[in-house]
Amino acid sequence: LTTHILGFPRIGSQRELKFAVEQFWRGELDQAGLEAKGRELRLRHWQWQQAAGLRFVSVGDFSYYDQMLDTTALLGALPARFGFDARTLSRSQYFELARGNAAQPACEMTKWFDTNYHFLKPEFDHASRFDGGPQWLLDELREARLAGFSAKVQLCGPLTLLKLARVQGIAPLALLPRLLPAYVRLLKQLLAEGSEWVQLDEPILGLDLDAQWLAAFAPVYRELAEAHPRILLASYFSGVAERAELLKTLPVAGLHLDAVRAPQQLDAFIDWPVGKVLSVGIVDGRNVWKTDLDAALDVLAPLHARLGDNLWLGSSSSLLHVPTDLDQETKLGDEIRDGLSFAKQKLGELSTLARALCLGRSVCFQTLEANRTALARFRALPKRHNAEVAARLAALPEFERGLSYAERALLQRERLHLPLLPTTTIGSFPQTATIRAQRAAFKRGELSATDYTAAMQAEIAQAVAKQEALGIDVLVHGEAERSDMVDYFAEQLAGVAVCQHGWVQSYGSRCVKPPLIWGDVSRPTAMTVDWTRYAQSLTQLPMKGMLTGPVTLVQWAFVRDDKPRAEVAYQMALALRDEVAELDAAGIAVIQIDEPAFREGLPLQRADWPAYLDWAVTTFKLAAAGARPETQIHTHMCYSEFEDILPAIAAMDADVITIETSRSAMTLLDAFGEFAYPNEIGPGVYDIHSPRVPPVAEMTALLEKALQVIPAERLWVNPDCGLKTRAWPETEAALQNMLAATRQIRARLARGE
Ligand code: THG
Ligand code: ZN
Repeated sequence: LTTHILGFPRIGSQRELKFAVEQFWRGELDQAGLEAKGRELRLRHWQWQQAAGLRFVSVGDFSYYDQMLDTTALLGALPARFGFDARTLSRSQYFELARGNAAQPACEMTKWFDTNYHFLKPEFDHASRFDGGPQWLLDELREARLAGFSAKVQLCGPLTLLKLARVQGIAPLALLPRLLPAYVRLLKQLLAEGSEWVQLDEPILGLDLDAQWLAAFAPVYRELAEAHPRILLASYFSGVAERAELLKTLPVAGLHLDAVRAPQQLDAFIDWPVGKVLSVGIVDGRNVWKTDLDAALDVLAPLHARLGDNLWLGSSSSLLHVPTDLDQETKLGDEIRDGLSFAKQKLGELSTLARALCLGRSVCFQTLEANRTALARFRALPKRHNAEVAARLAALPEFERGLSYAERALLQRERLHLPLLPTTTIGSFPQTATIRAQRAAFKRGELSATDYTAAMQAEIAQAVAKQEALGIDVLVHGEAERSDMVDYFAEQLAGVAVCQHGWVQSYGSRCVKPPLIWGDVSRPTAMTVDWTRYAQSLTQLPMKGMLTGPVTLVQWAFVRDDKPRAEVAYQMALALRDEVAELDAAGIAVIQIDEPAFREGLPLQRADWPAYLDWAVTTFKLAAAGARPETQIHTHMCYSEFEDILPAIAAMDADVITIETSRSAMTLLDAFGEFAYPNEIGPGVYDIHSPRVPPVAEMTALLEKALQVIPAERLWVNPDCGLKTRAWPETEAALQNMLAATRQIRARLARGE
């Protein structure tokens, strides 16, 4: 029985690739050194796949930055604005495409479906040509073949590539006559080089697609199937049952289904043509929990009886989205490890499933028994179930704030005495090398808790002094004590664990370490109150309490799969509500509950939006309603594209929302204006993602534009996101200009012009 995965994480269990790439950028590692590290990682990961007994190793999942950029390069369709020749593209040029250079901004980065991975958007236009590019993929295939591995090559399919690209001046599908020959050429080369199978990823199959896009599949795949006889068309992240009839008649040799996200879709494929491969993604590529092997075998057995060797077993999606190796997590308690499986461990699960199906469960009795007992222990963990949390969920407290926004605004105005167009920042200030070093020393036990607290308090005092000197109206403490806005809370909440090495690539060399929500969530003690109270004690101005919201804490974690996500978010909301109430009681007059992941949590299919938006909005309100009406609740969201969910954002009923708008030149603001967003709003007036210091005039222009759609009484002035990735000099310079711009507009308004 054939077993395979849809891709393996490339970053390395010790983040070796991250460090090598960053060394290359700093000029501390040459190209040969970088490529040697890449080779070493590929070989290691292929060896793991072979040792686990997989039928194929995965080729084409490696990338030095992003595999979509690699695919675009491979086809020869780089953005013309860089002026690079794809066929002679150097590694440095490749990184310039990813990160920008002096003359050109980087390719646009967007979230890969509903994951926390960001890919680089291909840029096509009427003049795009697909004449071929570097030989990287063929080199990697040769490398795998030479090392003796059977290889399945994976590649983004042409329709998903076009659908996700930014295409200007031509209808995307009109590019097919040029794009297809490039794929045909590539598939023939891969066949000649010994790729037994080619996996073409078409995850857009799980989106709402209009007829035109759906109709493109049959002709496209008819043509590609002629170039390579063994194409596995891969869907993932959602079900494709609605498209079953189309998929059964496509001339491809195999189809992959995500049986973790959409197990019920298997019914629609029960009459899958026996001569073709059906790959069932049964091991979760998006989550870290151990596969329940008995349950998986029950699902697979009838399919195996019908399809025999044409049933393949796979990961549901690429394993890119989970950490590499559980064996490194020596500090996680055994009771939690019982429930876990990272990428390397998932390879073994696939193997066991295949053996049990082919040879009978008795052959792998011991492995199955071990899986059974570990999962039984994990599921029965007393700490996984908290009766107090269950009781609170059963009798949810009020989630309306008592008074309407208009009534609250009056009380808040009396309490806060803010000027017109109040100024603030999103929350974090630069995470300097000193701060990072101190945290590292503290974690290693080389800095005492007292000394660490004193050091962080000094950072906070410095941030407060700088803000007062700048003349900002609502201050923040700067979050020196937080490594990451999710990690910080995860470390303090019960029912949530954090890994030592559980890194997952977020974009390029950047990684995140998603916490594990394995039990009922509760808040043993206050999480932010001491730091915030300290910061407030340093100033007469209002100090914002800073929290990460329930949706984001859930979205950026690995969430237990025995309870609905909504229920976990409700638990999170109740814990945050207590924190809000305690900050309020401590005299904190402004509390911000960030929800940067609110938009990305939106389900892939529109039909599922209302249910998500209902719990997303309600959990936010549940947390916010821990504050009295005279306490001002802020929220912050990144990554725009809010146009179609504005009613839900308004329903959250935050007193103030700050949003990322500066890159889209405030077009988003037009949408907020048109919708007549009812509460206060702070459209970011400058882009913090670049070290560039925006001139005053640029910000006054943006503010004037904002004033056309938002009345001055409800307009705030702020940067468009947190400042933790910036350095102090540019931060102070930019904020100085922001304050100058604000003073100019205030003066104009005072003159009544
Ligand atoms: N936290 C979490 N998820 C996120 C973000 C976040 N997802 C979306 C967005 N922000 C992704 N952006 C980043 C930006 C910077 C880093 C990671 C994701 C980053 N990571 C460090 C690195 O790779 O060196 C490691 C972080 C650490 O030391 O804790 O800089 O903000 N959860
Ligand atoms: Zn942001």
